[in-house]
Amino acid sequence: MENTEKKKKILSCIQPTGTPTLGNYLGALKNWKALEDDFDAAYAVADLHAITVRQEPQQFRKQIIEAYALLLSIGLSPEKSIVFVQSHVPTHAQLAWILNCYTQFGEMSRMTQFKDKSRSHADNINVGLFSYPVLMAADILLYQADFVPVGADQKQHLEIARDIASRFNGMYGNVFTIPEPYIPKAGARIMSLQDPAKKMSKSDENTKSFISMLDKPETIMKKMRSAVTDSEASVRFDEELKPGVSNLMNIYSCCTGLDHEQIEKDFAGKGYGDFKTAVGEAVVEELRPIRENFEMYMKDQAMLKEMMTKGADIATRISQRTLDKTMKKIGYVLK
Ligand code: ATP
Ligand code: LTN
Repeated sequence: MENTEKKKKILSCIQPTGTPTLGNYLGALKNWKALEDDFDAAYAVADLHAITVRQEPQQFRKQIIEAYALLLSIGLSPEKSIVFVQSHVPTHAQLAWILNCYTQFGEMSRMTQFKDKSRSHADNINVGLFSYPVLMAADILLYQADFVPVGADQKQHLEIARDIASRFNGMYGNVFTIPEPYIPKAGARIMSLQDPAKKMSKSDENTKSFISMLDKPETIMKKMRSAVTDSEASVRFDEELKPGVSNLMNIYSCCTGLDHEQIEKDFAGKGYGDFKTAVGEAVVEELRPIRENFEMYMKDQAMLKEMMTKGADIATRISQRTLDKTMKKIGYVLK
């Protein structure tokens, strides 16, 4: 029997600010693939967000194409989901402007990502960096997303999107679906391999702190071996006292499906050397098919361009409906 029940909608994006890391994969991308069958999904490369920090033009162009190819490489299917590049769909910037005028300066000032990034990019604290969450709200609300699969670091931005949507609905009637975060239980916050107090980030200057999704097996094993642990030499989960080992346990658990208890049992009496080798090998196997797919997609740039265009056309058609509805409510004269 045909399933006539309407599927719920999800939307998520990733910035093309460097090769995505194992943190991006376990916290977000892996989930995107898993949700594709049960939801109407839209996934985008958030290249408008990316220029809130300076990008070198040639490198930026390459990163946008690579990020798109990587989305296909994790197995997202353009037949099932809409996969597109944000800047190809003009409604995002248009709705973002409108929502800027429905967002208070005070509420934006509390955003921790803004505070962190203005510290790390002190020479370029631009207005885009400040209103970044408003553009993110526009991304989400345009597609009437019910859920937004992201890592834990994006929770605050999701709350702002919900606040903006509720406020707008309160003034004009039901225009936007109120989105909910969809944060995985395991993998929501993968930490830096060199400083487990910080999240693993692709823009970290210390390349030993992250595993890139396209790192070669030798590189992954090397980075794993140099991961910071502690002097106790026992594989035990304790995020406060043993943040380095606990982070490796989380990674291992996401890649193998084993829970912490089982991992502790399997490595009882063994040293960190054995454990790091096992984690490294599990990561290598998890990422191997993705890297192979990526190499294949990157060989056919014409096909990538064609897929981008198709994705953008569908995204434009869907999001235009929400933009029109929003503008009509405000009193704009539609052409
Ligand atoms: P940057 O490091 O350039 O600030 P980022 O990696 O934090 O970028 P995005 O590329 O926009 O940011 O993140 C894409 C997705 O990956 C988001 O859903 C985010 O929550 C998730 N994510 C990012 N870092 C981690 C992490 N260390 N652990 C789990 N999920 C993460
Ligand atoms: N800010 C997000 C990236 C992003 C996003 C979105 C995520 C931009 N627009 C819409 C979910 C929904 C981040 O992960 N750093």
